[in-house]
Amino acid sequence: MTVDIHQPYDDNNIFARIIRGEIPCKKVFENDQVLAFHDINPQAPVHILVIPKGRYVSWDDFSEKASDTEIAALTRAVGQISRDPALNNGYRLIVNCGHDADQLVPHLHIHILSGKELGAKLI
Ligand code: IU
Repeated sequence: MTVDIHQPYDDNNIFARIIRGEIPCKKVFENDQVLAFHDINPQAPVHILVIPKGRYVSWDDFSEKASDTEIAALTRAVGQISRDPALNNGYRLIVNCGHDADQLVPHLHIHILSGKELGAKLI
């Protein structure tokens, strides 16, 4: 089911459970604000999800309610992960927000895709 951008945060969503360590993940980065792990169903040779540890349903929610510190931490984490030599040839960032974007997990996540020529852009 897709995410309604106005829905309240669900503490039992899959990424909340990954943050709490109840479900394992293939971790690539972690600090006190951010966690990043390999997508379970990769759409490219490199497919990483970067998530804030705070309780944010979507980009909509995060950009409105997150502190400047949280926003900076997420941005810096994406930058740090993207500077890995495996991404030297370029990468694509995607954030799906809400129903029309087919967001499926109701916890904000930034997709990092890389490792091959990704082909046509949507926009
Ligand atoms: P979306 O932007 O909400 O549509 O993307 C959700 C992503 O979360 C998708 O690429 C899934 O493969 C990924 N994912 C995951 O990595 N681990 C999980 O347990 C589940 C989904 I459920």
